[in-house]
Amino acid sequence: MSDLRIAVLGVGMMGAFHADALSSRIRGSRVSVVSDFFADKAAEVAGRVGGRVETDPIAAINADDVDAVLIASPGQAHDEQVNACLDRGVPVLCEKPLTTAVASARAIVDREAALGTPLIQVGFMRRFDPEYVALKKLITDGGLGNPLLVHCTHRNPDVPPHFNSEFMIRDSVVHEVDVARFLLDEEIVSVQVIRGVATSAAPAGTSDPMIVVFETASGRIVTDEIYVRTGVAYEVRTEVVGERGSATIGLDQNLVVKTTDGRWGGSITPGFVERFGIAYDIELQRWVDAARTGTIDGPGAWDGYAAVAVCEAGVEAVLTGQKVAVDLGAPL
Ligand code: ISE
Repeated sequence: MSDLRIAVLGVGMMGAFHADALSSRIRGSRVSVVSDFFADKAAEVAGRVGGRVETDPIAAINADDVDAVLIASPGQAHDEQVNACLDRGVPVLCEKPLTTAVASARAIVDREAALGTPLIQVGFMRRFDPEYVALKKLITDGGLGNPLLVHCTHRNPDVPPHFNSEFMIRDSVVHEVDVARFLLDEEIVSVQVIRGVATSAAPAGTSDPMIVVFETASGRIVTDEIYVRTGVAYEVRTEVVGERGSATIGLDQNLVVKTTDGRWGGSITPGFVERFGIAYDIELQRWVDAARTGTIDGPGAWDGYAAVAVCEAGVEAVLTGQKVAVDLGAPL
């Protein structure tokens, strides 16, 4: 079977990382087309991976030399681009968010369902991280008994100034939304946000850190500390507390303990590419393998939609200080 020919839309940090992976580390794929608003970026990445540049992303989706599409463009472009993939019936891996509004995300879910084949995968890479996979298996196998609580810690060393409290929910907390749904296998029904004292590194009006509290359909509680200007390193930890025990992941599996200069210690991953590099590659390989047979293998349109809806409620919770209910509407 010949290689899957992929159009990569958007080659900022994430898109360029994926394009490199698809043209080197991933089996059975090549990047045939690259599209980006910035022509010089597109040309640079296309030159490196051996693809051609197509300025118009919709033309890229419809090109004869494209079998599947990877969307890593800014979130506002996703609605039109994902719908164009559905129009053409090609598999797509869309980085989060699926879209930037609840209604458009739901419309995509319904459209894909009417087509009858899952074509949309959403880039929640943590589901492919070996530690998250092991934690999920531990829960599913009953190793912790009934899971009662999930405690998440999500810290970034720094972020650009536009990361205000609302953006932190949409761009960072969105991962814990998906992790909670993945680990507990149920929907989130409400969100609450507690805003405390902010780090002096945060712009005026931005609450960083915040504590986000989710409640699931069966009444389980998930807490998430989101703190994106720690000045330290990339730290993502998750603890599940069950009736028969607890388990924690994210304790820096890359830890190499050094005993020098009369001290001991190790290193923490500096950013999400280092922490989740393996997860991204596993995600891409599974998606490519599935896309070559015309489908997907990972979180789908519904997962993308649920995340958009929970984050929307989260933003309302930030702005109002209230506990906000999430209503996903009719199940599929
Ligand atoms: C970023 O977009 C990601 O997806 C990272 O995983 C997350 O840690 C970061 O906070 C987001 O901004």
